[in-house]
Amino acid sequence: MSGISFSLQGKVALITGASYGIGFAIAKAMAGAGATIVFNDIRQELVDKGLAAYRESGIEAHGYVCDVTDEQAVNAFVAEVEAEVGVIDILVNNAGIIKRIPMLEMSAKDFRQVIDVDLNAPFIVSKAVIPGMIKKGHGKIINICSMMSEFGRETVSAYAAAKGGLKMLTRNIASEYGGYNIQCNGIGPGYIATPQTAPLREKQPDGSRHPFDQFIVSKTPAGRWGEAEDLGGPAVFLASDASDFVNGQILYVDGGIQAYIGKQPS
Ligand code: NAP
Ligand code: GCO
Repeated sequence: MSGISFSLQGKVALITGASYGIGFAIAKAMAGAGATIVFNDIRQELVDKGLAAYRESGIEAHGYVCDVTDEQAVNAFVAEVEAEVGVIDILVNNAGIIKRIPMLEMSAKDFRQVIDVDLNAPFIVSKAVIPGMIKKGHGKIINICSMMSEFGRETVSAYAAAKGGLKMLTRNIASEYGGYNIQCNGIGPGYIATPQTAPLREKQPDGSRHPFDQFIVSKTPAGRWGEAEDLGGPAVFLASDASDFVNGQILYVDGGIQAYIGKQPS
């Protein structure tokens, strides 16, 4: 291919909350494209588990303990990474939580906690990383959005509000810092088989599939749940020079969910 580069050689990539799940798979794909991997998690034991998992995949990742909702801790963490590993070229705001509670039963405290991790934290981490990107003359920010950046459903009011907000934060970072050669895009995964969605896939006591599991498979033209690895290629593309004129977009990686009106009743 003439002149098109998907290589991340020489780039430092920070993926938040990436000791397992989607973050881990994205980090692995980026390492495969040549990037140096930095990740964080809230607890040391998870960082240690993550480091071992990366090592097992032949990747010498740099792991740190940091709660992405704590602005002071994030600023100290980013300064430490810049001193120990290098200035960050690629940021993936991946750390996230969900609380599935009907809105009328949800406390304001729980609602705020979801907004704090899924929306305020990407603001805090991006704010800490952008000055280094401006100095370097380039940067890539990838925000992990969701089907819930577009859709609602029962029990996920806080998560949908946060992920909808994250879509708009993405567009705003692109608007505000595009002139500094910083591209900020989102990836909107469909339904991906990770610990976060495990309760939706649990087998019923009689051994049959969870009704939500069947529902998602029927809503997905691909006819299956996504695997975390399905997000690797799109993440490498959005982190590489190949996407230098792509800014403020959300790339939905959903097996076709958003294109599909749904199965006709039999
Ligand atoms: P996951 O398996 O639950 O992993 C989330 C990671 O984020 C965990 O390592 C978690 O650490 C970490 N984390 C949570 N709060 C944190 C904090 N305050 N500071 C630092 N790290 C924190 O989730 P996943 O399914 O891989 O999802 C990753 C991202 O993709 C999330 O933003 C999620 O909303 C989004 N997403 C997931 C799906 C899906 O179907 N799975 C679809 C669309 C979007 P702990 O283990 O310590 O909590
Ligand atoms: C839910 C799910 C979703 C997914 C994902 C979809 O309860 O509906 O957990 O929100 O995790 O974000 O893209």
